[in-house]
Amino acid sequence: MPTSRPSFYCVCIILFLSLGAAVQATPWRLWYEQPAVRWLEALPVGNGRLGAMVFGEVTQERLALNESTVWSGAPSSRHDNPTARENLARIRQLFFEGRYTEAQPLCGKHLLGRRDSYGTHLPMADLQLAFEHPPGTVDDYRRELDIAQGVARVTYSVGGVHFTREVFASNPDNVFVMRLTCDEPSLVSFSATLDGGDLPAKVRAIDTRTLAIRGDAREKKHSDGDTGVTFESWVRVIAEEGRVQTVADRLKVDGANAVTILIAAHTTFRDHDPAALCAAQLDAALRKPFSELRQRHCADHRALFDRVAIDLGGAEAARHPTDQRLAALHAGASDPQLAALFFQYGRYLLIAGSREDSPLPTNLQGIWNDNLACNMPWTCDFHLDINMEQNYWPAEMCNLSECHEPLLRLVESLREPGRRTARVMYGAKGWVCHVFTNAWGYTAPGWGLGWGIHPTGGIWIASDFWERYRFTGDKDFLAERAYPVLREAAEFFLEYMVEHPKYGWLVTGPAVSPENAFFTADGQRCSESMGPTCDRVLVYDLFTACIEATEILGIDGEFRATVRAARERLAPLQIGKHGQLQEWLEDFDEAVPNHRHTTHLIALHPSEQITLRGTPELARAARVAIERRTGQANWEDVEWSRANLINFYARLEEGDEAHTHLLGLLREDSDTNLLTFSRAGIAGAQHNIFSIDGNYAGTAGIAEMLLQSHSNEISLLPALPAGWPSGAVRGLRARGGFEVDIEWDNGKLTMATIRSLRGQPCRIRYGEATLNASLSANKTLQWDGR
Ligand code: FUC
Repeated sequence: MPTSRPSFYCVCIILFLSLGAAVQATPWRLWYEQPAVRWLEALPVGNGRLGAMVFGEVTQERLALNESTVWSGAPSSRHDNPTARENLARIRQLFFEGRYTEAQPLCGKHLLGRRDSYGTHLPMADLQLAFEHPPGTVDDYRRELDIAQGVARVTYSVGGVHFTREVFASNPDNVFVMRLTCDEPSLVSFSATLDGGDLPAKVRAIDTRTLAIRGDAREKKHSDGDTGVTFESWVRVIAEEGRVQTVADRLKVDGANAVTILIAAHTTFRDHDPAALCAAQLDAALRKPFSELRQRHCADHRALFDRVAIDLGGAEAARHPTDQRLAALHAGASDPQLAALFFQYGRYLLIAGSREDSPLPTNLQGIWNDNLACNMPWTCDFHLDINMEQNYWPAEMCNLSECHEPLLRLVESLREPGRRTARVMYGAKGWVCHVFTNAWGYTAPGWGLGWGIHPTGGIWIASDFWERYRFTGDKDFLAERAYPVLREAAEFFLEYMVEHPKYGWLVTGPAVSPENAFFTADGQRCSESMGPTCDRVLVYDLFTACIEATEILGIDGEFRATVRAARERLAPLQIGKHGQLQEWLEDFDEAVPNHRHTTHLIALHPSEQITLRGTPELARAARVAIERRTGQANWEDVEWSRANLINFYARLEEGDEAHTHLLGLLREDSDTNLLTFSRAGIAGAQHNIFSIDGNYAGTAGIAEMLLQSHSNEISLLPALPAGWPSGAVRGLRARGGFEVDIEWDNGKLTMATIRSLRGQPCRIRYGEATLNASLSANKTLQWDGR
């Protein structure tokens, strides 16, 4: 088309220039000069339910498609151990008498749960596109994820012809959208296939432009091989010019100017009809032009993403590909912008993985799935002994409160099965949940000693209700949703706990301090005991939340008095013979001194029972406990244990230490797509296994370094490292209902702006300086820390 060339090129130059300007303007991109080969190099998109990894090969695009309800397994009433109740008192007595080796096998017999058809989240299907390009060499390759827009993009040229792919997962339109364009007419040609991987699946053509896959989420590792959802994914092609046809189980597009591909996916979870939903959502999306779908998606994404801005300096580093920056960091380069990118990426992953309308919250791999975690002994589920909690640490403080919603709904759904477990296994009122749960309401203990009997997993995750109230100050939420869940959990612990005959303290147990073991004074190795420290911390926080909630709401005075009296009888936090915070009620030595789990330290973070100024001796003991672990040559450095350290040191107000561990998380536990992993060789992993908790908890850790809001104070720059001398953050949230902007220069606060959302009084701290302020709702205060 020679006549249209000049104007065509003009448009290209203008587009190129404006794209260039946009690249300069936004540092929020992960980008690469080569396609992804491995899963952990591909780039994630998601809408809170649909997730995909985009690989970006030139001749062969692979979209690894996921849907958050693709779960094997089934609900069951056989998980609870029916002999628990009649044996509980006898087993407790043996522990009280110090007869650990006699008590432990009885725990194994009577107090473990039964797996039945537990299940796991599974990967759904791959969409493969095989392109037919014109002859010529490939140049100008670029693959990127624009986390501010929520769009993955691949651009390259073949023989001088430019090709562009864009992929996003739209929450408002509930579909994946892929757009394929080219700067010359009639050159978009490809064939598309769908593949269910390990799962039994069948592909069929729905019509001349729609391909569908139907499969079953069945596997035998974590379930019986016969239970799980059925899924459907439909792929529809809309071509501009050219020819589209389905040939057997393949879609073929020849000679189009541009193509939009819409992908829907659903499952039978909660009795939905996946085929009907796919058909309806594709029809609805089809009525909107691509530009409208894209505009709706970006507006929806930005409404959340843009609430927080961050600048840690070093913006020019964003000109380099992300994998090269990571390699440079490894070699010792300083790149504060990479930390800022990791922070915003964590927020991106929460928006992409967990939305108000998500049917399930993020699991161990968010909503993405590499088929590895689900083939581990762990399963790809909702682990409640650290992983799931970490996933949601950034939700409130990083101004994404709505993204918290699917987690809160999951916890609400545990009340009913958790009541049965409480009654059947412990003869107690209320609800309980242990070390993990799944899509089917599992609340019994796990099926192994050493990790399974963790009766405070449920209240650890339920503490998010209290956190949400503390950040938002929403009393309706407190009255209608948070308090009922917390009260009923407290009812369980009031009945379940028992008085320790030697000390008179109320203790939980038998229970583990996840997933460590100890040696008793006479050399017995055991993992279960009465009253491990982590349980005490979690029950104390639960009781405190109930006491404060009843005061705020002016209700349940009698219950408050009961809970308060019980809280008085909990064991104190104790300092052991090494000067360490004790992990168990007795001062046992750890059987695994390099263990990754340090659950007693939740007293320091996320809880605030240990603080630098409030309990200085305990803060020192917490530090000793941390250093005794990390001081071991073979300390178990996995993504979440490393992310814990950022948060612990932030609470200890040691910015440089927190920063060292953030660098450790990036260098040792993150791949080139900046997703974190559990390292090969630890916790039974043969490969590096993607686990998203490190992303989320690392993000929360960066926020904790810049702003804290426990102990009734808003603390500005409490753990600013020397590596971030100048910078700014805008839009972080603080407990009490505040939004905070902070600017600093030369390592010193220059200005903070505090907006009150609810009109609560507050004390603001910068170093040793404090300011008491009383701000009415929507009023702003500025302070330079002097
Ligand atoms: C717990 C941890 C492991 C891993 C797994 C998913 O078992 O101890 O490190 O994170 O959960």
